[in-house]
Amino acid sequence: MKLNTTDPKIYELIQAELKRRREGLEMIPSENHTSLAVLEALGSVLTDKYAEGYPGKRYYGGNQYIDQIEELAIARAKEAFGVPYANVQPYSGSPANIAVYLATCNIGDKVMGQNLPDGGHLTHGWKANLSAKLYNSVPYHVKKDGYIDLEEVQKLAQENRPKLIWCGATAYVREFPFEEMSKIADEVGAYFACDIAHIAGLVIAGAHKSPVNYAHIVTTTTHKTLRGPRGGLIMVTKKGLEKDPELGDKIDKAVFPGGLQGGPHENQIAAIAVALGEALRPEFKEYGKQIVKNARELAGSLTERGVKIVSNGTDNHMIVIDLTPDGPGRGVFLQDALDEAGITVNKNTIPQDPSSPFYPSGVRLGTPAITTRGMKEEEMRTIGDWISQIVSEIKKYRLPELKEEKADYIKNFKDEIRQNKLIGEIKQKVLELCKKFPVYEE
Ligand code: DSN
Repeated sequence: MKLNTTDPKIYELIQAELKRRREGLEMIPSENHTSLAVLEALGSVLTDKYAEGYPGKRYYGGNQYIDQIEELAIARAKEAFGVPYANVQPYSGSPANIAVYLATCNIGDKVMGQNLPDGGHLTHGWKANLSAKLYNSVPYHVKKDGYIDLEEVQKLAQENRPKLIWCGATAYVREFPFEEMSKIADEVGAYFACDIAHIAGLVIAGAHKSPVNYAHIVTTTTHKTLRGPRGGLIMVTKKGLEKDPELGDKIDKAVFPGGLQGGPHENQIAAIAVALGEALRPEFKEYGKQIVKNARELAGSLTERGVKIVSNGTDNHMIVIDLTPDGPGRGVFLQDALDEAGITVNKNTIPQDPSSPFYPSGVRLGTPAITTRGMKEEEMRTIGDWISQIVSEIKKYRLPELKEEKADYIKNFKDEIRQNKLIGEIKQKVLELCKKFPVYEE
């Protein structure tokens, strides 16, 4: 029986989401459109199988095909990134990162990562996360120009002698200084872990420097620029195995049974193998390079039209718009106005944000998914024009200072933009553009 007859409600909602993705511009930089082949593997019978353990060392019978699938995923991850060891079981990026702590640190050890409001990730030591509750987190920051403050990283590392230093972020538009940070980590004897979740596809494509010669450990999600299903990978480099020959085994044990996971999601692992297979093809290199060309073009188009962006440009797939010229905490207005026009982005903090993570002053957007659709520089200029028109259109809206006034003000704002003529016209143009670049087609 098919889903549309057994559960028409869920079927309809999936169709509605498919239509939304087809008819709008997906510009959240951590999202992408997977291939139908990835979706087929993800929706396969493999979801039914228990396979706790690792290939050849399982706690359940019947894993003869599952073992081959997981071995293929491991082999492709090693080939794609040029590493001697890979674990493909993490459910996603956060459990992958937590497994790295378990493998390298004791509870209470000092760890360093990029501060969350400065673009860092929750699991790199943000106060609300396990990584700061179980470990002693010393965050580093970015400078006003948006680049990581390497002088501060060195000073904090020497003062604190952390066990683990992270390099990686969720909102960082510049090339990561892997080499410089690895020297600092080596000086203090720390493990150096690079979380390349956002840029993994760019690394494979040669569109961003690889961390593999500098890091001991590399983690990533598989669903961003890598264009796979949601999932995570942990890799150990040659340098990592030289520091600790047991590091691969320690990671395996930290993922299972030591960490957050039971049975691996083998349907997800098969889909990761399919995505890695796609990423190993020559056309993926072109794709990764085009993502960066598109982001640079879009950044140029926005700044030419007077939109302020963090660090005045980008080296990767991402742009962060700084809306503070018209007041703090305004990210929500641009996110909602663009949503209304069929352009999906997310509100985000900017470096030294004068507001809060819930009402941040910026918007984060990126080009991985629209590049998957085949869009190039010409479309970026058009999209840049639409976004800048909407930035101007909402200039008058200011976030109230009083907490109790904020929700009503935003509700009223949403009602007004739903009636806005310019936003309605741009929505129509977005739809026409999307029709020229179909997605999820046979
Ligand atoms: N939520 C992810 C992102 O959007 O970047 C990071 O975990």
